[in-house]
Amino acid sequence: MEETQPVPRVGVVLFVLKGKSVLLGRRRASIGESTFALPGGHLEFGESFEECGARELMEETGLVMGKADFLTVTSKVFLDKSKPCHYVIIFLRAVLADPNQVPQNPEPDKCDGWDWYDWDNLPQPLFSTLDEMVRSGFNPFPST
Ligand code: 8DG
Ligand code: MG
Ligand code: MG
Repeated sequence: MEETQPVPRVGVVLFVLKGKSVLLGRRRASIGESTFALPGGHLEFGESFEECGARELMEETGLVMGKADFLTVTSKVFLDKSKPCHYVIIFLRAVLADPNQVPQNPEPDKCDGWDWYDWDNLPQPLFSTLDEMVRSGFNPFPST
């Protein structure tokens, strides 16, 4: 039987912002194990980016997404795995529908828990793609 060629996958990842803080969780996953990462996951068939972002946020944190805007897109190959992966990631900036909602941790096998972190004092280590964005001077906050 022919080997199936690996194909790029699409992900939607959210910068959920509150004041000067961003929502991060420490990953329990083969890619980026133990690093602080943004909520997000794989785009499902027929979903808009916003629908995917809202669904992943609910699945991973129990939070209800409010308004979301497109920020940027990246394309990255992860070779540090038994099976190489290629992800095209759509990054959205989002706020919560109700800013007083408290994040839960419904997927404890995938994440240690979620919290708000000051953008000027981010925890370490950051997930590789997020780390690269921060180092390049990327800022997810709306310019005022
Ligand atoms: P799903 O089964 O819920 O659909 O997917 P998931 O388990 O939530 O996927 P994920 O690993 O959280 O996200 C998919 C890929 O997106 C991840 O393997 C690599 C890529 N990715 C980045 N940066 C970030 C980030 O900051 N956070 C998350 N969650 N994924 C990221 O390149
Ligand atoms: Mg997910
Ligand atoms: Mg995820």
